[in-house]
Amino acid sequence: MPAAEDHVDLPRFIAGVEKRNPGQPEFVQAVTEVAEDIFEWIGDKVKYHEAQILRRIAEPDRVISFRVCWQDDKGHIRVQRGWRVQNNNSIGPYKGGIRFHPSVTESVLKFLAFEQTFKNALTGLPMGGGKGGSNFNPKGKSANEIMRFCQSFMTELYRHIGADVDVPAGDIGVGGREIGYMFGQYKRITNNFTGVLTGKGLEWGGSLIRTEATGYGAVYFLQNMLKTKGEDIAGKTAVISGSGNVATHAAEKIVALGGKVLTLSDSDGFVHDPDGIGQDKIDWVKDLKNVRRGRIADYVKEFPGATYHGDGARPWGVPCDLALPCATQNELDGKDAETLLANGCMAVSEGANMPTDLDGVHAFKAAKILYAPGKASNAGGVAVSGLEMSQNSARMSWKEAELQTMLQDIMAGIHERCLEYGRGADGHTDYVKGANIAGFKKVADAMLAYGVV
Ligand code: NDP
Ligand code: 2IT
Repeated sequence: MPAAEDHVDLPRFIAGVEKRNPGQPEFVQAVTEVAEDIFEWIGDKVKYHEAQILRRIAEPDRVISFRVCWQDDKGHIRVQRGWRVQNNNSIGPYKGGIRFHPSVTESVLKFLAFEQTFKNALTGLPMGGGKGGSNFNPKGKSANEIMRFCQSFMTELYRHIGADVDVPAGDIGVGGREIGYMFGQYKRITNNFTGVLTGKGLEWGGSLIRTEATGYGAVYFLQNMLKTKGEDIAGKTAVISGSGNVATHAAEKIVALGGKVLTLSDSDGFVHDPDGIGQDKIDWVKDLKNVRRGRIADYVKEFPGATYHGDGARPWGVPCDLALPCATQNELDGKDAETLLANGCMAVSEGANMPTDLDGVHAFKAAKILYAPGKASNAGGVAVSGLEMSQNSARMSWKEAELQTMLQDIMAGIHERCLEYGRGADGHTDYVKGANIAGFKKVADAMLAYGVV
């Protein structure tokens, strides 16, 4: 075995990650956040650093990149780039969403696939980590253009995925409609009706509550955290960013549990509704986003009691008890974190992946508030995806009540694992540390069993 001196220190490890991944800041950021906790924990655990486990998890099994050509409604040929990052399949088939957004790069997908590896391990289900997507911008595209793009994307992707190989799902810009077009094309090419994608429609192999699961799960996780302080959601105010799948369902669950939602946003700005964004208003936003495909700015025309803040403004300056970033990565920086803390925010549950930058993470950790990283709190979506895979394999479907209970149990289980590895001597739980270590340990132990592969 190698000598102990091969176990580099944290700064040298990060420097190596930076050197090997030039121009990939999101990936370096995600690895740094995990490495900060793992290095401390494995300090006295020779087997993990001798086997270079973190170094290996931080090197994707493979990154597949491909050209996606499609024809727009005017007959013009358009060329996009597509990727699938298969990060790690030590505990199950690669699993993770597909993102269509102009900001998608290899760095973004590598960070997401890396995070997904830990998140999926935390669920307790047998799923490895992967992520895919394209720099395709779905905004303003017709349904036919979306279909042609999805078909072209799948025409390359199909050869890399499979029900026991790699099972993609939705993410930003990819919902039920896009999954339908991609599943249809997969089935057409392969003649196989298998659970190769999750987030499918209920008529063709989808699972109940998959649509709601990420947002609901983030609120269940929040509930679990608040319970450790003898608190609950009823009567509390919540600031939420985003207005897509995760944000609207997080809002719905906050409202159902007696909380008051003050904000929603999109990439252009946010709306602040001091009267609260209740279920009827959430339904209106869902229709705006999923059917009319409009912008959150339209909200104030329908509900004049609210104000709109444009120019890409973010909602973190609105005083609140609870914050749920549910839009995208790095949407909450160190300054935003300080503002939330100064305004008395007591808990943050991330619905998005890595929405808080490293300064923000450090600020929340130092303030010792209840702070859940996305890999723990937004795992409800992929967990129900895992349940969709089980139902597909067994060729059956479970009832809604059963699935609701399973989702709640899984979120409670993730919370327990965070406590186990994140609770300090002073009784405070560092959920980032807990999630990182618990996720790492499961994958690492599987990797040790396989030897050097
Ligand atoms: P949607 O496409 O349904 O919604 C995305 C929302 O975020 C929209 O309101 C969008 O606004 C906003 N947004 C996207 N990009 C940016 C940006 N660069 N700056 C500001 N706002 C932005 O996606 P989801 O709700 O599914 O995903 C939201 C987050 O949750 C992502 O981080 C995703 O990875 C994560 N997540 C999703 C899961 C799922 O099951 N869907 C599971 C776990 C995590 P606009 O319309 O202007 O683009
Ligand atoms: O980030 C995520 O966990 C997702 N986009 C969901 C992945 C999935 O496979 O359901």
